[in-house]
Amino acid sequence: MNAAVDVFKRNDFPGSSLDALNAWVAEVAALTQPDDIHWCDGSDAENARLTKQMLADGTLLPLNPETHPHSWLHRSSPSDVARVEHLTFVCTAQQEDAGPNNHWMAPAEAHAKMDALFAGCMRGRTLYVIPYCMGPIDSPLSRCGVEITDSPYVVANMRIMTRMGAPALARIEREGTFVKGLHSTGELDPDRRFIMHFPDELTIKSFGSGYGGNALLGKKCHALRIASHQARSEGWLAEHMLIVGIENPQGETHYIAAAFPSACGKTNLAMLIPPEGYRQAGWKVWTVGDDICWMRPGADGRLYAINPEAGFFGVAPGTSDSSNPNALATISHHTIFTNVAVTDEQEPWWEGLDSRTPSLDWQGRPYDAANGPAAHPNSRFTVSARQCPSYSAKAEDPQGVPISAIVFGGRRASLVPLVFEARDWTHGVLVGAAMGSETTAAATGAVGVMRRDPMAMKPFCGYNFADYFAHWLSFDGAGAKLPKIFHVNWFRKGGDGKFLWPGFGENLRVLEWMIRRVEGTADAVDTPIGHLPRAEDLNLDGVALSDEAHDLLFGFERAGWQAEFASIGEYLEEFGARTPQALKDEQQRIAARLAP
Ligand code: SAT
Ligand code: MN
Repeated sequence: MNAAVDVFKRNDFPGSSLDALNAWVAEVAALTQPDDIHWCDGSDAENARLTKQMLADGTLLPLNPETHPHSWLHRSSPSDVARVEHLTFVCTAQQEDAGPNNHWMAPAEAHAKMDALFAGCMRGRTLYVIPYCMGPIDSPLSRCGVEITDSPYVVANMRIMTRMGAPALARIEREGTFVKGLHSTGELDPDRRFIMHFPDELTIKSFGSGYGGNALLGKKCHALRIASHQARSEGWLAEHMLIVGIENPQGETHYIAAAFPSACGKTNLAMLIPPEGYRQAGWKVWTVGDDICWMRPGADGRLYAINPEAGFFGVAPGTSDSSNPNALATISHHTIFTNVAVTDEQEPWWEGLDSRTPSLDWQGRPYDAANGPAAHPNSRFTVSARQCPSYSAKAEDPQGVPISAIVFGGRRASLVPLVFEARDWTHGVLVGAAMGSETTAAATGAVGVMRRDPMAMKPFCGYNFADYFAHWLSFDGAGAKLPKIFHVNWFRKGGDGKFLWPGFGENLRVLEWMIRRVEGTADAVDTPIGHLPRAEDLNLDGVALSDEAHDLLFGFERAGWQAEFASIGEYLEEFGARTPQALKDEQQRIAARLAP
């Protein structure tokens, strides 16, 4: 059919701000040559039709309708299973503005490269136009975008992960601005795969992958890389953080925003179930978001946060009735599973779920332990946040939630204690900037290698980290009532290589200490790296910790921290003259205090 006909169907708002959108869709259609164009309205009928079509062509496979109603399995191409940081670029006019933390390409060169890949790539396919809103439709903190894709799987996922369809289109028409994301799965050829960002043009071009953050452009590409750039110029923060509300027995709720690298338990922390004693005492946990947090100062000087997403794209392996019962309840229906295994009964299965043996692995082969894990380590579930039993009504509040504490954390087998508190905002920014973590399966590449991952934003900051640190520091102005900043490490290991801290629900004990620090009712010991609790400052009733665990989780190892601070100093030097002096001064102040 003639693509232009459908494009101009939307042109029923002459002179409206949809002109720019219509023009862009027409331009993309002329380049990519789709057989058909479909404007997504986000309706149930549209979703039902697309699902039927994907079940018919094998893009989706049915799961057991009794145990998992309205849930489907998708198997991605085996060479397309995670984000590809080495193929992800930030294209600013000056390379310095992208910084040493990003791969960079000149915008003209990047556009030429991408447009050559996109030329004719949608022949025989349908071009889907997906208007979406990141954040509650009526929130001043929300931002809209439009993704053009040739993947119905992407449409189905974006419908869950964002506020997609007619209401978003109406807001775009009102505002006239939106982030443009162009995506094609191409041939899923890793050699013809690039994820390009043009922050100055609010544009994303992604080719050759159908997976996760590479393809659901509202998520990492828009809500972090492009948004961090916008946030810098507009005075807010776009962060790789979960948002969780902790309600104490008096009925007061403190909201905590916490940054951890991908696949370090953000979803589990966001959906935490309090330990028995806490439950009996009346503690409750409310999930606002599990991955991304946009925050900005309110009139009272506090930081207010929204979750720009509407769903969870969570890591399946390790999710079980004991590690995250809320997640299991959430994904019991209306869920898309990607790259998990299946049992004889057509139920989705992954390592850590239960003791059954699956029948087919994530590639659809009969399960054979010799082939490795049955579910891909980065296999995922996509599900609406509204299905989560602990989903907070406040997550839909256009004003966002006030943040009492910011938490940074990584996977550190050694050195880093369970928790410490930064002395002030500047120290806290250094704690975030110096964050290190062992790599996980969420990105292609070696797993378990320690790297610096400032604020868990290494793969996601859309501009020079030095400027990003300066932006963080800038919030400490007159009238600001900033949250306290903490660092946690759930992943400390003992001499036997086993985790020393039980984690999961027990992490509430650490969050309680933080809240009491915020309220001024908990003690801590001052050390060069910050305020550390003694074991007795935490409620550890019912937790059995070995002497080794006590020493390592609550101890401060001067020699190890001296080496760590030397390494942090070298890391800051990598950003050269742009590194804020205040951050270098802070590093030096602490290094001096650490000196023997
Ligand atoms: O693939 S995603 O980037 O969406 C998930 C993650 O790595 O956090
Ligand atoms: Mn993430």
